[in-house]
Amino acid sequence: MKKQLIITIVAAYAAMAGLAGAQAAEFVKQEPIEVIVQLGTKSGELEISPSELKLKAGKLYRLVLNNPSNITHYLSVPQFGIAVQTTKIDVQGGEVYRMGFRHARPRILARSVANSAFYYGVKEIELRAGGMAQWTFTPLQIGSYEIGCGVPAHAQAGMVSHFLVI
Ligand SMILES: [Cu+2]
Repeated sequence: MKKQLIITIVAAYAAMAGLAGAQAAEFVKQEPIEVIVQLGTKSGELEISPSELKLKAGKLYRLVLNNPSNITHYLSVPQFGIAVQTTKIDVQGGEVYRMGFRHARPRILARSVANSAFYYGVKEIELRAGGMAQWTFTPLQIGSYEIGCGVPAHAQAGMVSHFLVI
């Protein structure tokens, strides 16, 4: 009887693993929807454009981030970063930070380029002057997420955006 239960549990796990594999394949099959997000402007305005972005849960997106200003900005996404499944991040001129478990300070996830892997808990993407990044992810959790520049004074000056996952 006990043995049968174990076999049943193993079968259930196998079925779940198969399902997860099928879902992953679905993500790969989708063509990412590209959205351009700009941090700062050439003339130095402290803003994130667009100031509101609607995203559909379950769709694959690629945010094309750029910073045309001459100072460093950060796309800070502590809540949003754990509400999505990240499949790829490429950064040119910056670094990616993730939430450090049991650490208040973020840890560096990767220098320059991080790709072809699963990342959980992206916290911040640094974009130095003229920097660019591509962040590919699937929103999983419906909600409204405030996105801001990681420089507190910049966020207070209006460098914020809202991402709505519907
Ligand atoms: Cu900034």
